[in-house]
Amino acid sequence: MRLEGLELRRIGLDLVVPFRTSFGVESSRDVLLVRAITDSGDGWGECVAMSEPVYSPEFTDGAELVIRDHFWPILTGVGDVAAADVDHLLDHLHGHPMAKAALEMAVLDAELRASGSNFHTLLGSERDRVPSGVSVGIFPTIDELLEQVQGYLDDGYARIKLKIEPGFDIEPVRQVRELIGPDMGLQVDANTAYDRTDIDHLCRLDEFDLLLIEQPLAEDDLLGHARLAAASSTPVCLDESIVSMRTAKDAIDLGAAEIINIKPGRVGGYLAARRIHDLCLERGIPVWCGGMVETGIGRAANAALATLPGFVLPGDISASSRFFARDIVTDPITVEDGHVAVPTGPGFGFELDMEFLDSITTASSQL
Ligand code: SMG
Ligand code: MG
Repeated sequence: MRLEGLELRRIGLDLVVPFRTSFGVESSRDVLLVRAITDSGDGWGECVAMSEPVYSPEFTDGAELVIRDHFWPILTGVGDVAAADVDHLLDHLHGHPMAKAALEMAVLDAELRASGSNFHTLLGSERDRVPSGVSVGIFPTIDELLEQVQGYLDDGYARIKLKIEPGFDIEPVRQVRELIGPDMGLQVDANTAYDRTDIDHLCRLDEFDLLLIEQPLAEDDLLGHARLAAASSTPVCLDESIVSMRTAKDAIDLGAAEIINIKPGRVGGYLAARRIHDLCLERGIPVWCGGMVETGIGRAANAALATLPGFVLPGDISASSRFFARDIVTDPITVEDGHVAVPTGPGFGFELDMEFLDSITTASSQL
């Protein structure tokens, strides 16, 4: 397939409720979309970088720049390009996994559409729906948190994830556990807000029978996570720390990752995500699919990825309406009976609502 051009498009989407984590508040999403223009048709990818480098070092402006000035000149210079080649071609350029993932996704979407296939089929998995979990932000009061959680219970989600930070952890978790009862899956995510001196404190969460505690310590603190895993009965799950196959292997060998959150953007693409899934399956490490407040493009792809057999825990694949009043796809993800349906259309399975997409486009350039 010949890559003839690239469109870099920025869109702005307001969130229905502000989403607060230990690193800040998001009220709207500034998303970079990549359109691969090929001799066999177009494909789209979504870059999951946020506007500020608060979750990881990447940010939207940086992703756009590195694609335009560093990735594109390489890809245009090689003649025919297959999606499976993209990560090797860009491998000598350090970092920027979210930007690489968006580009690979656009090429893969074009490739799959051109051949009349889709990502779900490429993965070879049989499931046609996956369980849906919801990630709930930090609120000024526990009462407000409980009200939100009750709403998500009413929506039928299969599990609840609570964002925590120092000062908003034990008590909110206790009250949410009381509200949802002992059988509902509950987990927490600290986005690196604690350090090794907090290990005893974090062990106090053990009494709430959590599915896991996600990334409590710094992303480069594998040893600290291993110490917490040894001290705590709650399984330790890594998110930010897992940026490659090597970090995944090391974290497993060190006992720092009892569970892994797989996010394609964080590891450089959907193909790398599948390889890390395969490693975890072989090593007996349960995985689940994380979320980056994606639009219907990324969510469709995540739902397909989560059909792989190692994804044994519900992912952060909530309904489009959990974040957005209107999505950029014609068939946004909904939750029914605690599950989302895996899209069956070509490519990554979404169709864009071009009229709405154009109306929320804030900038666009074509290479
Ligand atoms: O996409 O449903 C979603 C959000 C899931 O909590 C979520 N993501 O660390 O796992 C995580 C966060 C990262 C993004 S927070 C803006
Ligand atoms: Mg996380």
